[in-house]
Amino acid sequence: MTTAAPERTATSPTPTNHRALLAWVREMSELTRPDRVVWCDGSEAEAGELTRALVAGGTLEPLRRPGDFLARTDPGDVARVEERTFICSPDPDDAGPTNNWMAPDQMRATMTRLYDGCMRGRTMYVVPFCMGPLDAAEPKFGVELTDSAYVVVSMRTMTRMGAAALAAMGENAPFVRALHSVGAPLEPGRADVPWPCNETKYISHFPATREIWSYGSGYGGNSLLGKKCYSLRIASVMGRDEGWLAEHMLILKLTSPQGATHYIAAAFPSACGKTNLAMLEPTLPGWRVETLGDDIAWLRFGDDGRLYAVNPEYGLFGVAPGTDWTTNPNAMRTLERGNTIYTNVARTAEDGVWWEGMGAAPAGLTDWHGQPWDGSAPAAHPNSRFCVPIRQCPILAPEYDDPRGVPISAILFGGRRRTTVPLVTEARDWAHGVFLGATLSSETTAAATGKVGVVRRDPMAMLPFIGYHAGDYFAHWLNVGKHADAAVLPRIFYVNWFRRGEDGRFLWPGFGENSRVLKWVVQRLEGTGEAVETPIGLTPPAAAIDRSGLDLDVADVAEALRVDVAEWRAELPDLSDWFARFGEKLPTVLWAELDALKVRLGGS
Ligand code: GTP
Ligand code: SPV
Ligand code: MN
Repeated sequence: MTTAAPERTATSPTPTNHRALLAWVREMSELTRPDRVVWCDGSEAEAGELTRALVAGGTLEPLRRPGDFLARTDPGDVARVEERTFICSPDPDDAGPTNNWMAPDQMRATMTRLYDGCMRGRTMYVVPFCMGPLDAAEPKFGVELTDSAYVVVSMRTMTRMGAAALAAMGENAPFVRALHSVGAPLEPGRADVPWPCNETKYISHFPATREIWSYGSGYGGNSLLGKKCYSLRIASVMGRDEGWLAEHMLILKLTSPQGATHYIAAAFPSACGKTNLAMLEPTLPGWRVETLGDDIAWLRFGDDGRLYAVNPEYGLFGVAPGTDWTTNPNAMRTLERGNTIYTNVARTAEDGVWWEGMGAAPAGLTDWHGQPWDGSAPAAHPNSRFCVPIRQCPILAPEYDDPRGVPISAILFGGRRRTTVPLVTEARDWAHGVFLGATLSSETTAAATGKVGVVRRDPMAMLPFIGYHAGDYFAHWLNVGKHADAAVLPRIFYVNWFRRGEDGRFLWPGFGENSRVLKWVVQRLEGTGEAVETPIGLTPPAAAIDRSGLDLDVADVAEALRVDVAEWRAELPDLSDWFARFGEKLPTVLWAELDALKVRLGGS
C-alpha cells in the first residue's frame, strides 16, 4: 500500500503511468472528495494494516483461527439487490424485459449527485485487479475505486489484485472502470459505524463503455465488483461481441475409476448448489472430483473447436448455512486453513463460527446481529457467507491456473424445484439444451433480497446477470452451437436435487450422492448409459442410477426421476408467457422447441 499523509485529499504516489487510469482516478476523486487516495498493492502487509484498521473500527472481529474475521453487516444490507440493479445500455431494447433499464445519461446524472462528496472523511482505495490468469492472451483487467476497506480485503481474496495486475496493465491496457461507494460520508468529528451503507442503492452497469457504478451497499455481489457486475453482466456483453460466453457456472474435473477425465460445468441459480457440487466428495468408490471454480465460468472455443472454461475468480464467496462435514467436507477443509472473512454468521463462545446446518447449536452463541442467540430466529443469516482463497481448497485442480482453461464435456443446468423437474434429464441436442436452459426455473433464495421460495424462470441461472437482452442471449447460445461440430460440443443435462415427496422430504439425498448422477452423465458421454425417451428429454431408467452402498429404494429413485405429464402440461402456459416476453427477439428455434414439447405432452 502506498500510503499518504492524512491531510485532505492527499494522494499517494501513483505507481503507474497508465494515463487513462490516472485521469479517471483524478476525476472520480474530484467528484467523491475522499480525504485521501490510496493505491493498493495487494501485499500481505497492506492486508494486515487494513484488517487491523477494520478491527479497530469495529467492522471486523478477529476469530480464533489465524487470519479469520467476522463481519456483521447492517441488517438492511445482507444480499444482492436485484430491484436496484440496472443495465444502462443506450438503447432500452438492449437491456430487454428481464433487466431494469435507465438511460445512461439519466443514470449518470442521478448517481453523480449521489457520488458528489460521498467519500468525504473516508479513503478512496484504488484496487487494480485481473479476472482470470494474468498470463492470459488478453488479460481482463479492472480497477475498482472504493471507500470500503472491507471491499479491498475481500477483493484481495476474490481476484488477482494489486501490484502485479497494475504492472501487467502497462500504460494503456483497457480496463473495466468500477466505482463503488458505501454512500456514507463521514462528517468531521463524527464516529463511523461498523457497517456504513445507504438506504438508497444503485448497482448500475454501462455495458457500452464497460463501466460499473455501485452505490449504497457494502455486501458481496453489490460491492465486490469483479464478481457479478464485471465477470457476468459486463463480461456477458463482451462475450456477445467477441463470440464467447460468461456464465454463472461451477467448473469441476471428474475422474472415473478407469482413469477417464471429464470436465463439467454447471449453472444453478444462487444458493442452489454450485459450491457443493464443485467440491463434491463422491460416495461412489474410485470416482474423484477436483475443483476449478464454484460460481463463474468464461467459455471460449479452443483451437481444436472445443469449448474451454476458465474460472475468472481467485476465491470462494460461499453460502455458509448448510455447509458441514457431512454435506461439504472439502469446504470445511478449505475453511480450516484460516484466512477467511465470514459475514453474518454466528459466533461461538470460543471465537469460532456456527451456522444452521452445522449440527446442534453450542451454548453461548452470538447471532448475526451481535446479540446473544435465543433460538427464536436463525443464528446465522440465511445468506451468510465465507470469503476464502480458492488456493486453500484441498482438491483444487492443477489446471486452475491454465489461461486456456479446460475442455468442457457436459453442461448441467439445474434449479431448485419441489415438484415437476426430474433428478436428471439429458437434452436431445444443443438446441434442445438451450431450450432447457432458457426455460430453467427455480425457487428464489436468500441470495437476493425479496421473497424466498417463489418459483421463477431463471434462464441459464443468469436471470439477474445477463447484461443485455435475454432474447439476444438465447440467440447467442444457439450461435455458439452452430459454430462447433456437434461431436465436440458439450452435451447438455438438466438436474434437480431438490424434488420433494408428498411428505415434504427430499426425494434424493444430494451432496456426495450426486456423484451417482455424474456417473450416469459420464456413461452417456461414453455411450454406455441407458436412457429412455420422455416428452421432456432423455432420462435414466431408475436401475441405471448406481445405488450400490446407498440405502435408497429403487422406487424412491424412480419417484425422483418421474416425468409427470400432468405437471408438465401445467407448466405450458407459463412457458408460453415467458417466451412471449421476448417478442421478436425470441429465436424461432425456441418457439419450435416449445411447440414440439406441447405435441409430445399431448397437450393442445
Ligand atoms: P451462490 O454462491 O449463491 O451462487 O450459491 P451456490 O449455487 O454455490 O449454492 P451452494 O452450493 O452454496 O448451496 C446452497 C445451499 O443449498 C446450501 O445450504 C447447501 O447446503 C444446499 N445444497 C447444495 N447442494 C445440495 C443438494 O444436493 N441437496 C440439498 N438438499 N441441498 C443442497
Ligand atoms: C450469488 O448470489 O449468486 C452469489 C453471491 O454468488 S453474490 O456475490 O452476492 O452475488
Ligand atoms: Mn453465485
